Amino acid sequence: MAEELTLKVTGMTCGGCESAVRRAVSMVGGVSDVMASHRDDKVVVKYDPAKADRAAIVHAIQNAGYAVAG
Ligand SMILES: [Cu+2]
Repeated sequence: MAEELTLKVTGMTCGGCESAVRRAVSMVGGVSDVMASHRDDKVVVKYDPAKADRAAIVHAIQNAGYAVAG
C-alpha cells in the first residue's frame, strides 16, 4: 500500500528545479510518484513504506541541492 508524504522544500525557483527534484526522488527505491511545485515550495511523494522512508526521500532532495523545511 503506497503512502503519501508532503514536504515543504525551499530553493526551487523554476521548472528545471522541479525536474531535478523529481529525478532525484524517483531514484529512491520504492518511490512510485513525485510531484514538485516551486510556486508552493511543495513536494508530494508516493512511496512504498516497506522499501523507502522519509529519511531516504529527504536525503535525496538535500543531495540534489534543495532544503527540506518540514
Ligand atoms: Cu530552477
